[in-house]
Amino acid sequence: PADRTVLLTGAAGGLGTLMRGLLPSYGYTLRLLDMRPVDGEPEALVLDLSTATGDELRAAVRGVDAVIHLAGISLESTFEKILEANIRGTYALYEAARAEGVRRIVFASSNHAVGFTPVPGDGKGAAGAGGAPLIPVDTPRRPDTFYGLSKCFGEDLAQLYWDLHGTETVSVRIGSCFPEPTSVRMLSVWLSPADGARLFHAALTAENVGHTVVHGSSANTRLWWDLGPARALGYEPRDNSEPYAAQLIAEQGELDTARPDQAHLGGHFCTRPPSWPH
Ligand code: NAI
Ligand code: 15L
Repeated sequence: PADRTVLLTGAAGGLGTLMRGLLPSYGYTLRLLDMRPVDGEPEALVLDLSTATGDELRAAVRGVDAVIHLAGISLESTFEKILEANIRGTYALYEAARAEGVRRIVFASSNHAVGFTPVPGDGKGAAGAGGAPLIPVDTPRRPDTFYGLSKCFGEDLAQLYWDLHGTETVSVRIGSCFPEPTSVRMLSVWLSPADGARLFHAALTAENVGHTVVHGSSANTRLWWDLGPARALGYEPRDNSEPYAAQLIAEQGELDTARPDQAHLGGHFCTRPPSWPH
């Protein structure tokens, strides 16, 4: 058992709620933080990372062994809102962690940091024609949104804090972590909640990570990206989206890389639906 105290930011959100349920079984004691109250958790810290004082944030991280940083806007928004929540908020958290000597942060980065990377081959992985190389973790940054750009910032901030201050980070470029895959794209990028907890546990316990960037998904048959760097941390995925494939394909059709909203890793984030800001 891990026997460590971990601050979980964004604890009221979808992923935070899933991880609140799963991580305690690995032995972690969680301290919860969100700008909204966390259901059923009256002791959770209710703080906005972008407006809290330095003293408030230092108190929030004081004494923890690590932070899992999920708090932020999780979809596209206006540049100003992304700037406050994701850029200023992530900076403020890192600065508090540095000041309090917190050794490690696991940063929830996103596939949207590299969302304009073309889907490999026909997008069907081992269920299709095969042969196309998987997307490597050092693929050039190609953010698909201001949201994705803020994740690039977070990864670079993590590198700076490692090089300058020795604060360790594992940046996990999460695919889609939801209870079940709900689109044909998610057959490729799905991270089951149980595999998400396995990956966060590996990211918290691997040694000498410096700043390491990994892809975060289950061992999906239709995988688009290389899970080698995550496996090198000790992550052993046990789930695969393939049992969901027949029904999703019957409902939505096969993935079609000629469609602009299915041609890239970031899916419809690359085609800016008209309902989005700007
Ligand atoms: P979510 O939107 O459900 O939860 C985010 C939480 O952060 C919310 O509870 C919100 O109140 C909180 N928050 C926002 N701004 C804050 C601030 N300034 N201070 C304190 N709390 C703040 O998002 P979800 O799906 O739970 O994602 C969690 C993290 O993982 C996000 O950073 C997201 O970008 C990242 N991610 C999630 C993926 C997924 O599949 N769920 C995929 C890739 C990345
Ligand atoms: C993300 O980064 C989002 O936070 C999440 O809500 C999903 O949209 C996910 O990516 C995805 O690409 O499916």
